[in-house]
Amino acid sequence: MYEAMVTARQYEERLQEEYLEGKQPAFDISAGPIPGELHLAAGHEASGAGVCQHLRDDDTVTAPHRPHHIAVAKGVDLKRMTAEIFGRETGLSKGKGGHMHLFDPDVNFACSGIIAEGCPPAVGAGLAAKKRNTDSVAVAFLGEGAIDQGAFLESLNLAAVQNLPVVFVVEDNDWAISMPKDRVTDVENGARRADGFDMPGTRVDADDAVAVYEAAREAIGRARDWNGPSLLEVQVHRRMGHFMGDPEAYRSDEDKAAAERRDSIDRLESDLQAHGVDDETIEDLRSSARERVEEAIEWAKEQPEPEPADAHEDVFTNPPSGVTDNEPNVAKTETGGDD
Ligand SMILES: Cc1ncc(C[n+]2csc(CCOP(=O)(O)OP(=O)(O)O)c2C)c(N)n1
Ligand SMILES: [Mg+2]
Repeated sequence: MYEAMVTARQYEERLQEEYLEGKQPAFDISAGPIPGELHLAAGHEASGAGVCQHLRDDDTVTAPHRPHHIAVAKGVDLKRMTAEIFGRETGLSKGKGGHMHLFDPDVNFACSGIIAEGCPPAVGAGLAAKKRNTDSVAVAFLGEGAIDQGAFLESLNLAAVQNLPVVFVVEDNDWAISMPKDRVTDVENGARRADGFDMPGTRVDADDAVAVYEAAREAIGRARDWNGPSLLEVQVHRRMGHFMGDPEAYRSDEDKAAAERRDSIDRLESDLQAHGVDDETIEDLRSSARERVEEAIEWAKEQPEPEPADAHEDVFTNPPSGVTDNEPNVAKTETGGDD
């Protein structure tokens, strides 16, 4: 877990440097090697690491717009992920998805910039596991800002009524962009949403990777044994702005300082030291993470840009037979309508 967490943190520190290149002095979001938005997950690492420790490559994970710590913990190829973030031809989606739309079929990982979007596909993966009679599971990660979305609530219901092997993991960082949780959500403890669907709901209150690991072991074990879905909420902290360039004028200094104080990596490091892991081992893990990150960034920077002529490739699936280039690509009903 420590390895995954420090890799994710160091990875994001390097992305942050690369992202700022060319965007100054006036912040130009489209300039530099990483054009567009960048949502960093520093402070969320305990949730990705604690949960994904229990997962295999054939288990599915869907993540939200703040995906890097989860992708690293799930084992997404770091080089191809970096090339994707840099918009390069050899990226996971040939540079067309960017940092919010990472897809790695080798480890069944996907993420999306649409809030709660990952929930229905995770239920679909759970349904596929049921139909295929395998023991793989699906995990949908989402932010606390998404727990009032219809897609989330409908997914909880379908997973419960069909007894599907799905675990929903809410990362509660207290903020949805500039909106504090208590202004928009009726429950302080989001795990209580589970009550309405008669499934277990657990909240891990501290930024504690070991506590997440234990709660996730229970939830994922339950799903794998065909005992149904569960909901897990994890308290995390957003150490950065909502996205790079966010001046965070809405946030108090005290709130930011609290996020710094409650760092899950420091906490796990102290736990490891208390259990006799020596400083040299910790430094070795940190330096091998740094090397892996540097290698991925250097490799990605050398990769070719996509050809402009390929912009329309791989965007839509091939049209079904009978639909020609001149016809709109719409679903046909048996009566011939196009609704
Ligand atoms: C359906 C939908 N509505 C609104 C947005 C705009 N939006 C992007 S991030 C965000 C807040 C997300 O907050 P949360 O789910 O708590 O995740 P966090 O950013 O805190 O990790 C919103 C509203 C969106 N992407 N998708
Ligand atoms: Mg949030």
